[in-house]
Amino acid sequence: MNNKPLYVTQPSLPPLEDLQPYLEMIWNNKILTNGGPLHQEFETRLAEYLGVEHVSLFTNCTVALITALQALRVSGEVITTPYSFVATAHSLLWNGLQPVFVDIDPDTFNLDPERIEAAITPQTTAIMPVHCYGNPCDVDRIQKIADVHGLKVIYDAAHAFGVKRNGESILRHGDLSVLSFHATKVFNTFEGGAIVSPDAKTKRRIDFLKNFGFADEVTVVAPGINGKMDELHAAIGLLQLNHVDEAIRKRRDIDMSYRVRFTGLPGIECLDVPKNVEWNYSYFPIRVKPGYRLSRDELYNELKKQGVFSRRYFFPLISDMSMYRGLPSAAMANLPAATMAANEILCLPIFPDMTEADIERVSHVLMNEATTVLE
Ligand code: T4K
Repeated sequence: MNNKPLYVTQPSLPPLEDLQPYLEMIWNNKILTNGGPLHQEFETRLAEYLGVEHVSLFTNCTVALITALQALRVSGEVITTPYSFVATAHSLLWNGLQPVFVDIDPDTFNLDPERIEAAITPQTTAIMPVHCYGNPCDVDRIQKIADVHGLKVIYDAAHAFGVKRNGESILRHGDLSVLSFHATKVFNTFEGGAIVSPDAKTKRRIDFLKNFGFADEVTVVAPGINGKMDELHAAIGLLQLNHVDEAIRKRRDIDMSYRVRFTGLPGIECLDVPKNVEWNYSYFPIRVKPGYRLSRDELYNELKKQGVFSRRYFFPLISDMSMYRGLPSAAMANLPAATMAANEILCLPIFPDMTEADIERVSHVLMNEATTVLE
């Protein structure tokens, strides 16, 4: 029995020797940060890869989300999802904004467009949806609602690197989209993130904001932050771009392998692969239903006992955390689908270097626990 820990993810890394020329370049020209040549090259190549016009690199997605809200001068209340990583809502609090939680669609795990309008008040100025697990939000309906009510839309696209719908980047929707390049993501620069803007003017404002608000050497146009990606992280990003397609292909194979194994397994449901979508297979969430012998948490603990570290993304709901639970929209009765997802979903390990034996090891625990009930 292999007892080596098997984590929910393991970062992909480019070959170490490929980094050497970039290190020499940085060491020779001594430009370490503040929009150096590698930063510029990475922005250009990333925009090409993603099929978008304007990219602004950041130190991480959280600072990028905070800056995106600043760039659009969002105020008052923002409609968002409780079923996300806590950074989504934290970016609102860091801007003095009030999150208004709206329930999710139980099939896509994304904000339910049906429920958005009822949550709009005179104070609402924006919607911040999340493309959860890289599954595209209903961008058309969300945009329609935003247009009718004059709201901004900022997509938390932390999970949506490379995702396309009908052949077009999902990042082209809304007023801004914000990516994460954290170590645990499909595409990583160790830490990192980016904002995708629709036009050069917005990108310019964002670029000022991530550099303390400097518009030129002596002019500060806003209370900006330091959100700049440095040259070393940009170099990693450039190298990762050479391998990301292969990484996504490997993830797709693992995804398929799991699905084949779990077909017909009572009480275990895999998520539907979204239609007309080039997906990135960033996560492998399963629903653990009452028909399974163990509860979701019992399965989580059983896997852990056997060295498999799955994750309950996203439990607890953001709306259940102490700094949010007092909000009227955080009431459990307002969020039945999100509550159910938080109690049923388990994300199994998925990463490009995962072997057949690793997949078998995870599946074995699930199958074994399922068959015990039949004996
Ligand atoms: N919006 C959404 C929707 C997000 O999901 C996130 C982040 C953000 C915004 C904010 O993005 P950033 O500001 O981080 O760019 C992780 C990540 O820290 C977080 O980035 C991510 N979402 C969230 C879903 O997951 P944890 O607490 O699960 O990380 P951790 O350290 O427990 O890592 C999980 C497993 O991965 C470990 O058990 C082992 C493995 N691992 C991890 C790291 C960091 C490695 O093998 N190597 C590593 O370097 O939060």
